[in-house]
Amino acid sequence: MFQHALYIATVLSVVSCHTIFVQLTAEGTTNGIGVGIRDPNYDGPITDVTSNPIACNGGPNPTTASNVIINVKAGGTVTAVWRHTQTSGPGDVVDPSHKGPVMAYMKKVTNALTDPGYGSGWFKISEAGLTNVASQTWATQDLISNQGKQTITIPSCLADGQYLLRPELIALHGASSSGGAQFYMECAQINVTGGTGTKTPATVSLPGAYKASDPGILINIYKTLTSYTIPGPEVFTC
Ligand SMILES: *[C@@H]1O[C@H](CO)[C@@H](O)[C@H](O)[C@H]1NC(C)=O
Ligand SMILES: [Cu+2]
Repeated sequence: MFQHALYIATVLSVVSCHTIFVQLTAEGTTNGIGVGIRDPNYDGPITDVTSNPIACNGGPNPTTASNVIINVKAGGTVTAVWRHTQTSGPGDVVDPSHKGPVMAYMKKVTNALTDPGYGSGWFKISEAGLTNVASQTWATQDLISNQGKQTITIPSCLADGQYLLRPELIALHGASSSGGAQFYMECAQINVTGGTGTKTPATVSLPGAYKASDPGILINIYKTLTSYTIPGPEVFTC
């Protein structure tokens, strides 16, 4: 009986975690769940930073293609909406134990519907990590407070054209052992217009930009931290 209760408790704690980027708001329109986004059928993490699914998910969580490309204005903001599952409400973003950074990357592509995502061409456009050192508050906690809405500014100096937009959340609750950090990401298919095209971002590869031993990926978050090094490249700015 006791074992049975323990089993149920374990299952429940597994069920309550994980998260998915389910919706993108752009130009005042909140697109439907999974519209323009390659959403997986399962909300579990990617944990192997050297595997292709670190770019646009897939692998253990097969993704469903969308035939929609979402129009986005350079210099404008979009909102990525995170939920525990595709059907969760704003009060169920991700388990509060899932503390860590929240970021966004982009990659210029010829065809946003067919580009697999993994490989070179990625640049980071936003990041937040340990957002309040005094209270040890993480960007994921801010995201939960904001009902899962991640506001992302599309750089004004980008060239027009099709891109993949990759919001990402890293959960560090198990990150004190190698391979224990949980990476959550999905790729949205976007079409940028109104960009000046005056600056070309330096890019990195995914996989490639992260190492399992990076200080922001292999880390014990259960001791008081004085700082946190967000993984990946510097944020591209115009
Ligand atoms: C991107 O936007 C431009 C400007 O509105 C439009 O001409 C083009 O067809 C769009 N491309 C896609 C793939 O939606
Ligand atoms: Cu989880």
